[in-house]
Amino acid sequence: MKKLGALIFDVDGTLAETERDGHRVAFNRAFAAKGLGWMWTVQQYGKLLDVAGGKERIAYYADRFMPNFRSPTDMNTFASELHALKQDFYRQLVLDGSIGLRPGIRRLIQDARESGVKLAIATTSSVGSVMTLLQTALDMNSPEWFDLIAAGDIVPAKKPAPDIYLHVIRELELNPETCLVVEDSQQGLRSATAAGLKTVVTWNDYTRGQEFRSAALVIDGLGDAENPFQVTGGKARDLIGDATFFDLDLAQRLME
Ligand code: XBP
Ligand code: MG
Repeated sequence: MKKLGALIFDVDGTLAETERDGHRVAFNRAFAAKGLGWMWTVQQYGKLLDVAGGKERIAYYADRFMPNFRSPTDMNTFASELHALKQDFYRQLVLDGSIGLRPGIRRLIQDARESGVKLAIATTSSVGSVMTLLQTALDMNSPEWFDLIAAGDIVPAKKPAPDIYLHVIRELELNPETCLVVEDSQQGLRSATAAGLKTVVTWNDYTRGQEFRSAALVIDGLGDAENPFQVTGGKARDLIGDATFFDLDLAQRLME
């Protein structure tokens, strides 16, 4: 059995439920500030999440759903400027305390630190958003707890391409067989799987029911002693034993 060497976390939907009440609201505020008359509903945003990355999502939406929209500049510049505005609104929402960590995240990260398990982030989101979330919801010093924060445009191809996970493995010189990824979505799972990494999926309202066949374990959240997780799938679910929540012992067992 390989010893668990690193936990690699996705951010949006995994560390925190950032999408519905964070990114989505921030996009809508940016649209309003620019007088665009666009508005992404909770349901519609769920479908738009198939497009990874905020800039890419804006460009896709304009192209697909706003046929009469004429961008004042070229689409890349327009999307980048609108996205920068959206980031300001997003960071403000996080700073206001609107977004908390998902249950069990703080515990798992603390346990990993105490056990010498490396920590890394692999996200499609931009680095500024991630830093603000970590500093506000986890700990002001928490960015330093991670050996690497790989975010946003650091790689050319976003999830579901494997690039961001391959980048983490390469930069930290990790043996992929000793790493475990925590993801919330099919896109993220595809990305990690394509990079050769074992993955635990902690699904949420936006990703519930997606296809997670390549996951080692599929659960509704990390859970904790008082709030047991619900196991809904995973190739390694037989290894759970009597665990009722996800911790480092279970992570280690998944390395078999
Ligand atoms: C989720 C995403 C991101 C966010 C928006 O990424 O698709 O695009 O919705 O973030 P992950 P930005 O789950 O990999 O963290 O606006 O900063 O791109
Ligand atoms: Mg995610």
